[in-house]
Amino acid sequence: MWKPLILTGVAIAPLAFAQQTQDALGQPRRNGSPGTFEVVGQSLVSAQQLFLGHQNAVYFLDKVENNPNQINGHPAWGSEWRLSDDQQRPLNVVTNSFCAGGGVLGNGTWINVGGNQAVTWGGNGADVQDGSSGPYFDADGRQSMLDPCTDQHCDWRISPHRSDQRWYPTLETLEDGSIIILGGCRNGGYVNDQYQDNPTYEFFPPTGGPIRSPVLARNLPVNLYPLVWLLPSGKLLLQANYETILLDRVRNQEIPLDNMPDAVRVYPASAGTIMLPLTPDNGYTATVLFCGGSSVATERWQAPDFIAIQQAPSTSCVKITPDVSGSYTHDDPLPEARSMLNFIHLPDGTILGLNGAGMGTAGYGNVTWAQGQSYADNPVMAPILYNPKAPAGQKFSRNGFQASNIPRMYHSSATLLPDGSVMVSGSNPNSDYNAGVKFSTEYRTELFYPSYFGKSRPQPKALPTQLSYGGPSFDVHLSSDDLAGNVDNVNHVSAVVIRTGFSTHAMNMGQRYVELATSFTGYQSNHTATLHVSQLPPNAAVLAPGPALLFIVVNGVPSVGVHVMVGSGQIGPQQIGQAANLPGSQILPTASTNSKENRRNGAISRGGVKMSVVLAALSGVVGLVVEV
Ligand SMILES: *[C@@H]1O[C@H](CO)[C@@H](O)[C@H](O)[C@H]1NC(C)=O
Ligand SMILES: *[C@@H]1O[C@H](CO)[C@@H](O)[C@H](O)[C@H]1NC(C)=O
Ligand SMILES: *[C@@H]1O[C@H](CO)[C@@H](O)[C@H](O)[C@H]1NC(C)=O
Ligand SMILES: [Cu+2]
Repeated sequence: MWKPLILTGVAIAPLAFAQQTQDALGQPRRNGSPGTFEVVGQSLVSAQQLFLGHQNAVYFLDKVENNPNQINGHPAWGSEWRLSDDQQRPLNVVTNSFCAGGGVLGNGTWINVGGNQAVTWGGNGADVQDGSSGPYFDADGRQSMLDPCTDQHCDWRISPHRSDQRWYPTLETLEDGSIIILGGCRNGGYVNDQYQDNPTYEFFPPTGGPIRSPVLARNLPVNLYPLVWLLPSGKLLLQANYETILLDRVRNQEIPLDNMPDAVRVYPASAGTIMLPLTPDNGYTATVLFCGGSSVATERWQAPDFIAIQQAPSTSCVKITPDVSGSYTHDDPLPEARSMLNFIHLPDGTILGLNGAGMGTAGYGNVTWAQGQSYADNPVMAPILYNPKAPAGQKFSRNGFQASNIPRMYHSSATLLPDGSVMVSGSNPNSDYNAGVKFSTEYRTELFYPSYFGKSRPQPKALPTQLSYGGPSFDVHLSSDDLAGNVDNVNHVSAVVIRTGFSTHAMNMGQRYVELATSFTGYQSNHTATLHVSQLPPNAAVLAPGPALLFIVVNGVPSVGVHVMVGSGQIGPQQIGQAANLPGSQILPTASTNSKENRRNGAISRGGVKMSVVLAALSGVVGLVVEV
């Protein structure tokens, strides 16, 4: 047992929550075959939007449409999928969530913002907006909320606040657990126009009226679902059409960065986009990757002879490290051109890319050149894997992955699940529920099993239930089985926090991967180890407060992720502690052997009692750690 003993200085009291622990939850329920898809059920509604709201529940949101599944005497357009037994139930979504955005607040409540006005059949406008008229009894989609649950009693409710009208807004959670809501249009459509543009942003909880954003105003008609990430500097990266800026909310300034090379990445060109893992190695510096999309000139989108389905997507991948440089650099191109590519963080630090099409763009319409109503064709059903650590020229691989046989066109979505599989659902480039066309409304829901399926998962003990910004480190215990019987494997262990985000329109809003700093004490005698794990860096902009998953990854094989609350669990300023210094990593040899090696590692072996002295630079605190 480790007993920290404070010798001098002022002790930083351990935060109360640091004492609650949980153990990783065994092995995945499904024995998925690595590199394959498996259909695991039919969703009750089509997954235009989808998110992991709870360790055991995925939430689906559709647009208001004539789904056969009913609730309260009207078609359902929301549902819950319980992961432990695949039980589903329809939810009574109280707004029209059509092309809405979503995100999770610092206190764990999810909001769904924007979307359409109330409609009747075929997406046509309803007489009233308050949800009192049939056939759908849907209300204007401005804002609804959900507190995810496991008891099957939770449901969507109307928010006490209404945001401005925003169809296709982007949401991003901020350092204080509030959410910024950006952009959108008032009435919908394939692209935006000056008569319905809403080039502003606002906050939830509200802090006053909408604030004008010049970059959004300048980038008609492709400023919908702007691509936005909170950066560790506290500024926001915002990308729309060919422009890129840093939004400094404190000074209300937009700082121009270089133009986007090669292609439009925002909807409806819809590139795959993702912030690469934030790690101790890269100093928690954010790099954002953009792959695919479509090279369309600004004036072409609304031209009478513009035929979306004939737009060949781009293979171009670029990245930018906006807190360091305003310039884009090229990365390896995609193996094949793709629009509506969806990037998903896997716990092993690689990024899965799936869904989308090899021809055309997002969107649908009742036009002669559409396939069914789809503005895209040539579904790309083979996933790709991007490895940020691979050398140039080798970033993308296929790793023997098998392709799905289900096209995932416009209105598809995907999310990482706690067991490390990826849930993929949706595809519905149709104005209403449509069964008899090319690219019909899709309910089949698949899991994709990454390469660590089929391997025994580590089951670490004593994981925290809450993570703070800075503050005392914590210890996680790895058994001999967790280390595959070899203590040297502790050299390849990482602790990873993933926010899976809100998936819609090939983006996962809020998705983020943060690796925690670790060191270890391994025991040669019994091949077990204690992993010393830092809290999050002392900066809430690295990972905003709110729920996330914690994984311990051994040699690329993740534990089943556990739910942790990042920050205080409240919306508001977060307590920022000092970053703890971790003890040096060491593998303690079996007591009777190799005492020289032992001493070099800072451990003194004397008659079976080992002592290691650790100088912890915790604001002048010197700690003596005694192991008996
Ligand atoms: C989170 O905060 C929002 C905004 O204040 C509130 O409406 C919601 O009920 C809160 N959720 C919880 C779980 O306290
Ligand atoms: C598509 O347009 C045609 C001709 O305008 C119309 O007859 C048909 O009902 C429309 N279909 C849908 C699904 O809206
Ligand atoms: C493994 O050995 C270390 C050092 O002797 C000891 O502290 C620890 O409790 C042992 N672990 C197990 C699981 O027996
Ligand atoms: Cu849409």
